[in-house]
Amino acid sequence: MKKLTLILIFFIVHSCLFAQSFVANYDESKVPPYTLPDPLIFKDGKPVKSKKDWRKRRKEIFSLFEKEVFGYSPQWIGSTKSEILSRKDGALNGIAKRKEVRLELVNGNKTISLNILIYLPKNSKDVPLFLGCNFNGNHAVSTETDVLIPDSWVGNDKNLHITDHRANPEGRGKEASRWPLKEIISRGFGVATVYYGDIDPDFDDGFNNGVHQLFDVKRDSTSWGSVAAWAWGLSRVMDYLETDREINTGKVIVMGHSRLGKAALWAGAADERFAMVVSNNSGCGGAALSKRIFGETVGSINNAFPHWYCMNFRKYNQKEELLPVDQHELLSLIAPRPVYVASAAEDAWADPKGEFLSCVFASPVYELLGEGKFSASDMPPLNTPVLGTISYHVRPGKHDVTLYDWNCYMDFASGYFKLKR
Ligand code: GTR
Repeated sequence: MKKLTLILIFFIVHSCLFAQSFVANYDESKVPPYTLPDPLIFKDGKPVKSKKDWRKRRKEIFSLFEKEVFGYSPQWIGSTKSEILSRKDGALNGIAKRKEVRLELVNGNKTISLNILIYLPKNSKDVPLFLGCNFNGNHAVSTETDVLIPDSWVGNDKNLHITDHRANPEGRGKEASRWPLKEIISRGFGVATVYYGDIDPDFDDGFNNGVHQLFDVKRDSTSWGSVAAWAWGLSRVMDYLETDREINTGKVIVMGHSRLGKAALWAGAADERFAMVVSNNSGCGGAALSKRIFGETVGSINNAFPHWYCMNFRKYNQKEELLPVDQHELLSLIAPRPVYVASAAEDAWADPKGEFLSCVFASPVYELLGEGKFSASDMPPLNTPVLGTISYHVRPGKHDVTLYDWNCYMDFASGYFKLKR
């Protein structure tokens, strides 16, 4: 009996300590001293001096992110088929062309399909296009009542143990405020979006569904997680866009919010076909520095979402100081292409300052590549974007994507792609 009580006490104390350890720090004065890895120093200690050196150093950094953070994504050796499901010429009250495309990814006897929803301005060609995953289905992005609800989703809802009501047609337009389609189209941009659950359902399922199950790879501590899968899915959409004559694939901006911002950053790092990357409130494991241990930490993200990153990432739970990379280096992998990082002032969980500092510490790589210096060293005031090849803003308010955020992305991209404002 005594023994049992002791065991019980041990477990209670242990679980209290464990829960305690994931309590978030929001106090700047408690940020520990930390040293960031220098993206411009090779593993062997030699400095990176030229653009040619950078291509080699980039490989070192990229491999570390694959091995220790996101996991290795497989090469796509299967075949991709596409089918136009619908076309509408006068969409969004006549200003847009809309189409829905089903992508079928086939590997041996395994198949998965994704639906892509595309809006383009009706009367212009070769426009820059924002590509991103959405959280609630393509029909949730638009208020147009004839946008398809993916069948994969309705049919599988129960089997997949997804407990919310996303498959429900009532979700139509639910995410529309995050995708201001009319404004985007009116400013001369296109939009392509895909439901992230079509690529990989977002729960810890042992990787038996989504794009993971297309491959017979024996999983280990470096195997890809869901964030890498969403990023990989965005590259498969890019494969399709390359076959679509209406799209200029030299101007595709990969963007995402929150966990999908993490995916957009990794997609932009892994696939240099993306011309620009937008990270909206991507936070921990996205744009925010891990070693600051502010808001969400490596331990808390791996604990809450064990399926997002590779298992190796867990080695750094509460041991961020041992991480051989930090997230400024993820931004540096995008160089010399533009990256726009945005924070929300009330989104302390995503560590706005940590997101800003990533921009600061990625800057030397952009400078080496001739892209000019990120021009701020202190956090800018609210609603005061710092624009350049690395851009950053923090707006008032909560974790979300707002019209203000979109206007900033479009202001920067208009100049970059030489559009009229
Ligand atoms: C939170 C998670 C964040 C962020 C967010 C989201 O629960 O802790 O890392 O990704 O979800 O995606 O909305």
